[in-house]
Amino acid sequence: MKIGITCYPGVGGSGILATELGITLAGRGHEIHFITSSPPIRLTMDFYDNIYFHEAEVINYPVFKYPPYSLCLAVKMAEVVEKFKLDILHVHYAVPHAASAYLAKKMCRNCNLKIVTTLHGTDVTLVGSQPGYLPLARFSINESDGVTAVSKHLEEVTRSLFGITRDIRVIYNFVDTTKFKPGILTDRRRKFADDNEKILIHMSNFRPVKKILNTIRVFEKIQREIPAVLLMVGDGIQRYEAGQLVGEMNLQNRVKFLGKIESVEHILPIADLFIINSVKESFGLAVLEAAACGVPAVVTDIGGLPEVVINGETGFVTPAEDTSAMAKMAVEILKNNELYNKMKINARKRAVEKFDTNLIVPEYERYYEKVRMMKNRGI
Ligand code: GMT
Repeated sequence: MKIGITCYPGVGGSGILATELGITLAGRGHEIHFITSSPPIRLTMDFYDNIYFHEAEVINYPVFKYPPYSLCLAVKMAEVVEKFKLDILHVHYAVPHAASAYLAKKMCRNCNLKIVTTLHGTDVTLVGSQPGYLPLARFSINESDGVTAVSKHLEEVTRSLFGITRDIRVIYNFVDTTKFKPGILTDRRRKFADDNEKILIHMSNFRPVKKILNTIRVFEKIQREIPAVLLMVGDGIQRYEAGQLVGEMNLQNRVKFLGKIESVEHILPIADLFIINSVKESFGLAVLEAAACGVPAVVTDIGGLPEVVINGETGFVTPAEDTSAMAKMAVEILKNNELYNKMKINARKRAVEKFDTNLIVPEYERYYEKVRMMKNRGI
């Protein structure tokens, strides 16, 4: 198939997922066209001659207060669809990508395009549900030929927030378990911690929904009970506040901010426990990547996180905003070798058996085939 993929090209989970999907589909023989504002960060094209990148350049003009990204994107989409005769345009993150795709399809002449929209999270829960976006988000979701959501929870939230009754296919996020795998990286581990210390890790874009200050509060409680360090991977708006809290708690030697890391598969295996305190999280791709590396997690009981972490089996799910409850469960895992080893094995096993790339990507292929056979919506 000839498939166009649009996503936000930065370090966010939706962009990472879309990029890995495109690369895997190309490896399976499809022709892939990324149509994005800049090259997606995980896109390495060295080994494929069937991956193309088309930059959706945003054209500005002094009259515009805001450059119209969505419109320029729609024009580029239409151009690529027509020129390369795409079968599917798969857009990730509904706002505004699904609307741009709708416009692109309307603009195309003699094309037999189908649009698939994948909902990732805040495109529904935070952005799409705002009154200023809701009608457009609902319209473009309804007008897509196919719609997928990355968790059961996100599917349900989409239905209740938008009053949508159409079919939404849940296709879980995936991980390459040959790349993300356990490893004994003693030297790398020793760069961050002594042999008697546990390594906790958090990885995100440090946005307010991730509640990274709570992560630091949880860690502060844990390190009172057990020698430990916390690695904070990523960057974002709350980085400064987090640094301040670390200073106030006198944890400068225990909490290390590593910034954005592209190849996180090299750092995750050195961790003993992943920790995330989100108050909104449709899936939690980083939790899955950690699990694939044999790292159990303590997570909040929010969104799709309980679909990724099985409470008591691959980690613990604790009430959101309850830092004491999370710290208690983290200490329980870290102090109990038998429990820890069981969770480590289970986390990896579940990632391999339920979320591996080779299981999930064929689900997308089957879904594309189904959508291709459908009659066009409203055209
Ligand atoms: O929706 C967002 O906040 C952005 C998005 C991203 O680009 O990182 O994250 C969402 O998509 C990821 C990939 O499907 C999920 O793993 C994240 O849970 C989800 N984030 C939220 O729901 C907050």
